[in-house]
Amino acid sequence: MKKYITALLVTTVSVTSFAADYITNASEIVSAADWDTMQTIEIRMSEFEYSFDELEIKADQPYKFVLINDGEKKHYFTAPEFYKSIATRKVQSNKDGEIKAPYFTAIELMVGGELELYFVPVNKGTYDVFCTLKGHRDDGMESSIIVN
Ligand SMILES: [Cu+2]
Repeated sequence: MKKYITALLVTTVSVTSFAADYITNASEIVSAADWDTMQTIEIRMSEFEYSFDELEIKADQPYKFVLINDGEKKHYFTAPEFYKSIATRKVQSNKDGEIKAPYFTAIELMVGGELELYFVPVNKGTYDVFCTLKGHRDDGMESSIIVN
């Protein structure tokens, strides 16, 4: 006598949507941008300041920030909320290569270091930039980027 066993496989697909706290479609935004219109802004850091107090930039406009450490110490360009608000294309060192990542929180520059951040601002707002090395922020390494 044959026994027929019918197995009913129930597949439960659970879809959970996360509110990612960075720009998840950055690659689409970066691809769609007209990089021929890119604006370059040089940003210098030293003891203990950035070369701007308030930097105004425009949403949807492609930018290259050239980050230069002119100082005698290492410095950070830490800006978690800013990096969350932009579509990052890459961080490039002309000498050493490129880093492509959807989101990061800080860029550290060695003495004499130079890095280029290619990005498109997406979310408007005012974002803090600061150096996380001990005492540097208190000594003045704190500025704002305003995305209009
Ligand atoms: Cu510093």
